[in-house]
Amino acid sequence: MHHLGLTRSANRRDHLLLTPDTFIRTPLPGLTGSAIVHVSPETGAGFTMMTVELEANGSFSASGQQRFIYVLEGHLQLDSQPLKELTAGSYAYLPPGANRRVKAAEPSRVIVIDKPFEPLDRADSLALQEAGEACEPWFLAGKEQDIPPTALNGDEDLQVRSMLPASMAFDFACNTMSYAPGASLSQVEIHYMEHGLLMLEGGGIYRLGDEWYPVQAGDFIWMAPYCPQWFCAVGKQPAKYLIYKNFNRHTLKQA
Ligand code: UGY
Ligand code: MN
Repeated sequence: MHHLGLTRSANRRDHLLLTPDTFIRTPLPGLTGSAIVHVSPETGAGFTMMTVELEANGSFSASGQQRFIYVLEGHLQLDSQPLKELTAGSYAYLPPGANRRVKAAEPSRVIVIDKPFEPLDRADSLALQEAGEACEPWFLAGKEQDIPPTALNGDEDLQVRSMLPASMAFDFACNTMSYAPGASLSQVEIHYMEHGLLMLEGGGIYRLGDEWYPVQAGDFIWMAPYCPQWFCAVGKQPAKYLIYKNFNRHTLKQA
């Protein structure tokens, strides 16, 4: 019973807070397992973010869109040459059209982010080519734990690990942010990018719009463009989240 219908989950015009008690599991084509679709274009978001849950030998196929995956727990194998073994903290980026299947070697949970790719326009592509830089994103895989962290705005208590390269070829970013107990964002952020966020460890207070929410590991948050946002890690434990944002593109898309 849901304690007479009470939940910390909230659905507002410019944000969603979804706590595990309100998660709904669904089947999807190409998936042998189940998915919790945290956010999708139905809310106005420009991407889909879900947690996929697989039993041993469960699998999921490509979506046709570019895809980012991050393993929360378990052991998966990514169909590539050679086979990539993915365990907790492993991630992979699959460019648009990459037709790769992911299979579970043991019961696993994995974050899957799909986003329609926004190609650079001709002039920007040419400029990058002339500078010897890539103008199309490429396949990559790694371990979040191996990425050297950067102190956000010089704050050693707030460390960011960027899993995608700092290249204009990529039209989104996916980072982890680790807060020491008591650390906070140094400002209330209001920006054109939207966010999908999964709390990985610890907890704290998230300001979203004009409300302040207690949040903890397992919670999902969507922030629409320009949603006022601020976080502070509360308690004696560090807090950590995984955060998606659209990035590197002009908001007036050019054909
Ligand atoms: O990258 C970001 O915009 C990030 N600092 N936002 C957030 O943590 N809410
Ligand atoms: Mn932000």
